[in-house]
Amino acid sequence: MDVDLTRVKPYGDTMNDGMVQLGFSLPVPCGEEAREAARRLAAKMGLEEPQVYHMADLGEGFTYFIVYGKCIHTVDFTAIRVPKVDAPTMDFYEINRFIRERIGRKVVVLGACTGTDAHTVGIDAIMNMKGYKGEYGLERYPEIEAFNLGSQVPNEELVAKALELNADALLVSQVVTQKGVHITNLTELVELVEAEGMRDRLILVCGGPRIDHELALELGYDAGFGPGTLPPEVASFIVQELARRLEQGRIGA
Ligand code: B12
Repeated sequence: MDVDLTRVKPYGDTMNDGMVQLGFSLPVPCGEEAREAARRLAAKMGLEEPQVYHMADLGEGFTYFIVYGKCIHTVDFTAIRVPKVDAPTMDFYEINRFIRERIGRKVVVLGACTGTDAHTVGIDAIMNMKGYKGEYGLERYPEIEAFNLGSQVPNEELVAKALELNADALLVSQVVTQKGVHITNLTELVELVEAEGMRDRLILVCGGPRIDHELALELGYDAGFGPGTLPPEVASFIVQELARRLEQGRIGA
């Protein structure tokens, strides 16, 4: 099939027909005026021939719509570059072997859900002994000493613990993003680490459902992981980054 990747547009029935489906609610009572309002709004969004396929009364003056229409815009797929964590993922056995051969001592990893955030399921998925989606968490790795400090850990406490345990990596989970609290909190941690003079010897990794690698780099982290992350992806990054820093002499063995 001939696809022009410099001008990609949605596909429904036939190539380049632009068909999209949109779902939204409006604070108006369900009826023909509501249907027309949804149609006009979709047209303003740039959809040609918008059609309201489904409309449901949500009660108390709210209506839900599913609208079909033809998108007229295209994107140049060939021009898109998304920063990604640059470390091939190894499996449990390869990671432990890598640590023995390239690092020659146990790797100390500290994790926490910081600030006011109490959503521990994400950091537990990465660290817990029992693992996540069939992959062991870092606590299970014989060559990793993993400490999960749990929820609502103040940044100061995490940094103090990192000093005490001589940690190699900090894993920070941020799930709540209301009013940009994750940005404030993640930034504060980097500042504290820098103030302690630990930035070069500490690998900083953050994660959460609204975090990606690009945001992590912007905030001064070494890597960021989003939804669906598996423990070996994180462990692979940490050990390869640590080996690189050791080899460059940026940190002592
Ligand atoms: C369970 C849950 C709770 C539980 C948490 C229990 C616990 N021990 O964790 C309870 C009931 C306590 C709770 C409370 C609240 N919650 Co809540 N909660 C959820 C819920 C339903 C699921 C989150 C979850 O467990 N996901 C499963 C894990 C596995 O996914 P994950 O976190 O994305 O983790 C993966 C990746 O992101 C990544 N990852 C995550 N962290 C890290 C860290 C590192 C280092 C790395 C490498 C990777 C990584 O790897 C993980 C595995 O792949 C979500 C809605 C949803 N469906 O997502 C709302 C949700 C997160 N909660 C929300 C809110 C608002 C709250 C409250 C403020 C509600 C209130 N008004 O009280 C409170 C806040 C409490 C607090 N102080 O933090 C909002 C957040 C909105 C926002 N954008 O800020 C959500 C999205 C619900 C919503 N739609 O409004 N919540």
